[in-house]
Amino acid sequence: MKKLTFRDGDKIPAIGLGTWKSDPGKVGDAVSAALETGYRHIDCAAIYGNEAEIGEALQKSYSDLGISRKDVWLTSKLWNREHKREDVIPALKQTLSDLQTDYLDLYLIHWPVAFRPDLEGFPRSDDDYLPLSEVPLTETWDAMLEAKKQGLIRHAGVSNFSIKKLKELIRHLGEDPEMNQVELHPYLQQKELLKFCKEKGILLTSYSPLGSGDRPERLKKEGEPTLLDNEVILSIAEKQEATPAQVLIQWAVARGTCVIPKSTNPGRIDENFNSKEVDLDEEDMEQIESLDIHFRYLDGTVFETESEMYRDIFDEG
Ligand code: NDP
Ligand code: 1BO
Repeated sequence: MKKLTFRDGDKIPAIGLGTWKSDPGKVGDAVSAALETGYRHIDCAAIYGNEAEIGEALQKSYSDLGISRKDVWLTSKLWNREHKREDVIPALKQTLSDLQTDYLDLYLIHWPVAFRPDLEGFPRSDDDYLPLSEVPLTETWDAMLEAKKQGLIRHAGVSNFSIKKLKELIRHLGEDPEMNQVELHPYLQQKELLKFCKEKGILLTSYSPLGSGDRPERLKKEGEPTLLDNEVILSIAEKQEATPAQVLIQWAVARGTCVIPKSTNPGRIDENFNSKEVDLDEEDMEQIESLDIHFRYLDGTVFETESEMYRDIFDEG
């Protein structure tokens, strides 16, 4: 399995298992199946509501497979309600307790969006948010670095950050983010962000690499393009004797990113992991490059309210 190297030399397996929308009752089996197949990278988040079941499955797999905590890369994410300095480490400690571990390999600020700390559920109006002027991303970032200093996390990073927002943290005193996890697939190739992150020594993880077909309906747009039945992807899959999902996953790896396809189906978990056997050639890469239409499956509008507070969170103007 290809690995990506952090600035300090630590290595993360390029393909990980995504766990958003992996339902309670299913996610534990998915994690166990993935570890049995050979995955050693699991992508989690507190807001996915399934970390306790993942923690149970990890414990069982360690003993069933004769592996230990240090053999598995665990990423999790700080939810939007816990951006205040004093809330970051308690939220992290809850994740550590749920995942039954005393450290994370990587902890990310999930979104550059802050909710009120006492909010239950999803915001409904401006009053449910805190503006970034009140809880600056630099404050949250400082607390992430404090968690790293305390040994609770090995690496600190962000998610859904634009170049502009990354620059705010890079200019800030202390350490720069080590990872940015963003939506990235042939319809949204993120070329500028990829170039910027490479120059700054920040790794990228590609989320929703298969088009996130199981997103809740309220996050979907009418007539949105699908990746898994795109003609170009289908023809490359046929040529490579691979599946469309394997082509999409291997494309992300070939571009030097981590990729975290989600599945709770054992056959597809296996299929996705085995994309490592696919070797895309220059012609395949060129054909896929022509598919970029700058289309986001998660366009951030879910965080928009009547005011300007969280409009254009990707800073695209
Ligand atoms: P994906 O693009 O990974 O797509 C998941 C969907 O594809 C599911 O319906 C799954 O079904 C299906 N699928 C999986 N494998 C195959 C296959 N081989 N052939 C056909 N269909 C397949 O979507 P996600 O949005 O879940 O993204 C992946 C992960 O990225 C998330 O789970 C999460 O960990 C992370 N993420 C992070 C975000 C962030 O804000 N940082 C935002 C979004 C995602 P089935 O399970 O039935 O196989
Ligand atoms: C709002 C969606 C979060 C998925 O990581």
